[in-house]
Amino acid sequence: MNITHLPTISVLSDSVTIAQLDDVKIVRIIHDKAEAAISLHGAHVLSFTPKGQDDLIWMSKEAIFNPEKAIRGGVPVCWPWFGRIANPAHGFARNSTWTLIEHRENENGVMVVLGLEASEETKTIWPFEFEARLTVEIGDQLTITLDAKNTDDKAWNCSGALHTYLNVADINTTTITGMGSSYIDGLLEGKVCSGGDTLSINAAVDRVYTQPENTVLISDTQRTLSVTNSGHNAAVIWNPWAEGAESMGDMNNDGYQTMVCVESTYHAASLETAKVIQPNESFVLSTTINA
Ligand code: TA6
Repeated sequence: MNITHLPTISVLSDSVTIAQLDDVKIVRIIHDKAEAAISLHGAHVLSFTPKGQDDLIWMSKEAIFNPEKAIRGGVPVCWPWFGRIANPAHGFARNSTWTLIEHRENENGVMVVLGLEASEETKTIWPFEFEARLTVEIGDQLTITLDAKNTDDKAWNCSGALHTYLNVADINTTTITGMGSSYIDGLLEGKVCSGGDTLSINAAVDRVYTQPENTVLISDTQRTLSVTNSGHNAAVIWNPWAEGAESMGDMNNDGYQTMVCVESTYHAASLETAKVIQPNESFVLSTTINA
């Protein structure tokens, strides 16, 4: 995604500016090691381009950058739940406006911290106090860490995902390893299935792999991307294929050919069975992506 031409609103440091992208404000990072963009709407990483590489992150050509809508592409922050176990789908974090808390930089890269706290609005959806921080480290690699602290006086349950859309040269010649073999198939009403160690995609895929290795590798004809997760209990792999792409108003019809989602996920079948976080404890989920 080209971020250099976007109009600057304010200059925060040598490497960090705030810029305008349609109806959302973004934190734009231009550093010797990499360029990146993070939307304050959703704390959503939109782009990560290490020096000498093409963008590792896929963004829909028809993505809508508007506070009313989740962004199609990038790294949606799905929290306090992943999936459709409650409303809205994938939680409210990706549709909330986050605040820039901190930014730091040195010769190795830039760190940006965004924050979101409980408000009257979040409490109408999920009636708990919390303090969430999304730390994005941009350098030779990209690390995204969600830390959601329970600031309530009672325990709450949550799940979540860092729903990364990766760029691939051609999905038809891409192979994925490290996701394990056991999965819950979202296209077969949640049937538990077993597959091989290597996944090639030539139709729609929507799977929750429940015994992944910490690192998943995605190889196309041009490069291998590595996704290393922690705090997860699953790796979700998703590609909507042609019909799925056509049915989404914010995805270009051929978009499925150059993307695959590989998601650092804490999966739960319901909010009641999701991870219990006691007062003063945190739910922490992270993903590191490099080429
Ligand atoms: O992570 C896979 C998934 O849950 C799929 O089921 C698919 O619907 C996708 O996320 C996108 O969800 P969204 O709500 O962004 O359209």
